[in-house]
Amino acid sequence: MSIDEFFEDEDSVAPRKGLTGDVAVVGRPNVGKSTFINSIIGYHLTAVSKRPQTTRKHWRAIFTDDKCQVIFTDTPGMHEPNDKLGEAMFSNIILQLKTTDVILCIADASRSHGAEDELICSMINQHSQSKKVILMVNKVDKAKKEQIQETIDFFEAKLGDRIAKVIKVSALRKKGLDEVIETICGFLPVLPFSFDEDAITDAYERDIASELIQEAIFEEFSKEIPHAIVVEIDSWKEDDKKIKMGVTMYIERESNRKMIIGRDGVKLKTIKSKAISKLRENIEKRIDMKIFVKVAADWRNKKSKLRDFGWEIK
Ligand SMILES: Nc1nc2c(ncn2[C@@H]2O[C@H](COP(=O)(O)OP(=O)(O)OP(=O)(O)O)[C@@H](O)[C@H]2O)c(=O)[nH]1
Ligand SMILES: [Mg+2]
Repeated sequence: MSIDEFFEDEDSVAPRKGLTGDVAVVGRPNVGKSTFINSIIGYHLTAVSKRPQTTRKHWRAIFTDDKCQVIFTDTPGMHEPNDKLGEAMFSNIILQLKTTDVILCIADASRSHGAEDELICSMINQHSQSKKVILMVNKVDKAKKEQIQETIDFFEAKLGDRIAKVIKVSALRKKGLDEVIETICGFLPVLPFSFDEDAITDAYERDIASELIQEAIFEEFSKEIPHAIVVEIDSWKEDDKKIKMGVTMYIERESNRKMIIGRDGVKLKTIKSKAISKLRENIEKRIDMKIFVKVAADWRNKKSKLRDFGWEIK
């Protein structure tokens, strides 16, 4: 029986059926997981930066075409946790590995491999024995042939026949993405779709806004500073023409306030204008943004604060 025979009529009221399931996108920090997610749905959903550990929450992105609906979860880069936030992210990646249908393990072919790649392989082996693993060798646009082969050899040595397929990709240049979708679909069952066909995420607009403001913060500050800031959208008023939002940037220490605001508020102004232009990629309305800076002392190590900021903590 061909796959096409499973699909229902277009005017049927029930959700369309097709190949569908969950894909956990995992890998060490900075391999291009979020770039891949954004490329696949053609929407700036999750923050991308040159710096490792940019993604801190789990973003679901939905890809639908005439045959399939794939629900991708972008995960934070896998690394040994060194605070409560790291622990929350770590246990959530494990949960994704346990509950997903397919694992898309992303590797960066342009860099050598080490402890963090080993960690992700051992977590895959430990927590998701029965799942298909696709190895996506990313950044092939800037890797030499030998580096690509070294990457494949490294992961094959750690994951062995857990790897169902190896695909060479440039998430940045959108090369190889069709093959990724086709391969994933080959491993999914035919079921009713869970989301509308035009849905691209289950995230709220204000959550995407806070993610893109966070991306602007990553661009504006170097080293550890962006990791110590968390963005909350406190208010959101919308009419036909404009969105008015109140934003708070929580910092860990009062002593950082001056540097974060900048002389005459110049840093905050830059973050605001960068964030607004990122938001305008997705939103046509005028955006009126007010940013406040508050201290949430040592928030990365406080369970109650992490819960307030939307992390799931046991
Ligand atoms: N040349 C090249 N660069 C890429 C590619 N994919 C991603 N990048 C770059 O790699 C850097 C990291 O990308 P991200 O998508 O933020 O990586 P990530 O795996 O989500 O990182 P974390 O969220 O920190 O775990 C960014 O500077 C991207 O532009 C690619 O295919 N080719
Ligand atoms: Mg990311």
